[in-house]
Amino acid sequence: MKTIFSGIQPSGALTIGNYLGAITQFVELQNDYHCYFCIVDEHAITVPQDRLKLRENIRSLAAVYLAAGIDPKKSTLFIQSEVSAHAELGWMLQCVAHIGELERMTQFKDKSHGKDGVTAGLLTYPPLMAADILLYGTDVVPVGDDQKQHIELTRDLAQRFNRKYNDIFTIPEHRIPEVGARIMSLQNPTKKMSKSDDNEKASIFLLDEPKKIEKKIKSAVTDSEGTIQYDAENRPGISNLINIYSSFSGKKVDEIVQQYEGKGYGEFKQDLADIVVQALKPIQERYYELIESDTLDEVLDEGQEKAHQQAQKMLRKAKKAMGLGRVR
Ligand code: ATP
Ligand code: LTN
Repeated sequence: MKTIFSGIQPSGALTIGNYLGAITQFVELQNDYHCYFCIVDEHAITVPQDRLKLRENIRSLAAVYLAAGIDPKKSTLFIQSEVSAHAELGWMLQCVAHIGELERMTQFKDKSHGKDGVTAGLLTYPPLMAADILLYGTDVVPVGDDQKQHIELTRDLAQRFNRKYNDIFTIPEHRIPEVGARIMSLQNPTKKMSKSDDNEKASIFLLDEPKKIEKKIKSAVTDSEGTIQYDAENRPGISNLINIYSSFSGKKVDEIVQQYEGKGYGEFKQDLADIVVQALKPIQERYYELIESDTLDEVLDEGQEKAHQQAQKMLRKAKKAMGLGRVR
């Protein structure tokens, strides 16, 4: 069986972008692959985090993974900082990466632009991500569209390491979902929906209450044309809503456009709100059961142990290849 690895940052409550772009793929893939799903808390601290809030977000993300359908019997679910091999290989890969290629990463440019006190970790984020992936001999990395560039860099780093030291790393491929790869902000549909957006109305969170979801969808930015038609370039607002509709209902974009011919935004938005609320209801119910239970710690303990065992094997090979430590 081939191996899958993916990670989500515990940097805030998850949005439907995270759910559609990442988690729904994970749930499907766990039947056919050997899967590792990680809560990448060491990536989250590349930007300022409140200590207590971070811990809460880590726990909450673990519960969301399980509530959304990650099955610990099929997949290994664990916290990055609890498996020290990630930070170790991350450092080694920082010594393989070039500053220039890190500075070219779009995510770095976006998150550092115009900011004071940008951390070195924000720049060296991709070698840590490469370490996450390469430690497990990963073949496929399911991610949203925005992470493609980081996977390409991971491939470059793995190839460079293999050439320079020893051929130990599998070269991974990315996997982008056909629908839901890029859910946009409800307030600025040219920007991706993000869990750390300052404007609360821009994102629908997985744990938002029905009334709130309805309100956010009703106030989503569209245009003055008033028709339900798909044109991502010229009509990004309504196209984004059609995408969300399609992802949650399983209906094709064309089908939706046909269904709403001659109808207006009001009716479309009300139906969309109902669909989203219904789809999130069972996830929310399971979440609130899990967050109170001991199951969460049991799953994370087991995940830590399994991931640690596997990661150590690759870390040992990488240290040997680079000549670190002693011959043993
Ligand atoms: P942040 O805003 O804190 O940078 P984020 O919301 O972009 O976070 P990540 O933790 O960086 O979320 O991403 C987790 C996964 O969700 C990744 O695979 C990413 O590609 C995917 N993802 C994030 N936002 C979207 C989106 N708007 N549409 C589709 N997929 C997304
Ligand atoms: N950079 C990713 C999170 C992430 C990740 C990973 C994704 C960290 N390590 C390994 C896939 C594989 C993000 O910001 N979404």
